[in-house]
Amino acid sequence: MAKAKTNTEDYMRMYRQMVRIRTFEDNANQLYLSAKMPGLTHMYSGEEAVAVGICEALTDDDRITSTHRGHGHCVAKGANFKEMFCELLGKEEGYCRGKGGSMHIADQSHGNLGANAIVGGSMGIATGAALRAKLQKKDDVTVCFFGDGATAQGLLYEVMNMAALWKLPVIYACENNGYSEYTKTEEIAAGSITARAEAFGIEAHQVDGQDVLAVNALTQKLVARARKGEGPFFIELMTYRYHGHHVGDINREYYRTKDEEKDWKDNRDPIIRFRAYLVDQGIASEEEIEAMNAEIKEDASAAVEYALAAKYPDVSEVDMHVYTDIKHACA
Ligand SMILES: Cc1ncc(C[n+]2csc(CCOP(=O)(O)OP(=O)(O)O)c2C)c(N)n1
Ligand SMILES: [Mg+2]
Repeated sequence: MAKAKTNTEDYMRMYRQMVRIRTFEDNANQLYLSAKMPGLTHMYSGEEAVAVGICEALTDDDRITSTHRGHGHCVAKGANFKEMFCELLGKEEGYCRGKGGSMHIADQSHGNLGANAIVGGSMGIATGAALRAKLQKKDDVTVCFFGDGATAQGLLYEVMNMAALWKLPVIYACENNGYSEYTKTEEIAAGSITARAEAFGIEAHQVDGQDVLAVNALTQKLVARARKGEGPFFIELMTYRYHGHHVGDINREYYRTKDEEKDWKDNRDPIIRFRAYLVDQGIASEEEIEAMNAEIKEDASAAVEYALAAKYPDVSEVDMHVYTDIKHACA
């Protein structure tokens, strides 16, 4: 695995965050399958090293924008289980008072500007946040997460053009999980994805998205340079989603093989790989890791129980927080 400039504590936090995401998703999947969760959701399992490697290189002042497959981004950027599960279940203590659900979680206190169910929808928001930082002479950086399928959206080329011309502190993070819904990336994306960013003069990198240290090392370097005005940057992260496109996608054997899934899970799983590295390097013992895993499982179960018992927002609130007071928003 690639080495990042971090210490033992940072390594353990990265491991913990990856397990927190996997555990969150296992619980969310169960909630959906047992018909306790309204709406639809898209699992992030398998892609944990991307969100964690990137978000661990950011501070709370740095911003992210997220996608329909966004639970991992939220957790990696500091969200807590209770408010996340409450949001998924439509409860009033959720991050968006239960009105956003799985695909619209925002957590401003940690710089998460929000997920977006519109593919590519957060690209303009991220670039706008970076423009704000530049105009206000702040040194925060914005990371825009999006999928390989979203590279088909024209908006990406409009914002990359502007970001490159104005040298904005934004990092475009393309999570290439090999599929856009039920279609393989190579069937819809001509040429190389990084070359598209390079066409705008943007420095672009491809990295193993299953190697949290490689992702983190690269992001640390790019964030530091973006703070100094050397942005924008583009990263293509090679990764894989373990579940179907969404939780109701039961036909994934029609577009990918069981052998392919098994290969990614057995040989490239980001958590198994990092766990082996931690033990091998003497950073943690198997017992310490098992204890951490068990503690996270308990936290998640307690948060699920809490959310199941929590209140729904009152019907009288149906319009509240849906429209904004424009004067307030611009203050
Ligand atoms: C503008 C728009 N077009 C189509 C859709 C339907 N849709 C939802 S997710 C998705 C595929 C996205 O693929 P990708 O960007 O690779 O993200 P992934 O699901 O693989 O994480 C599509 C086409 C949508 N939500 N928004
Ligand atoms: Mg994809």
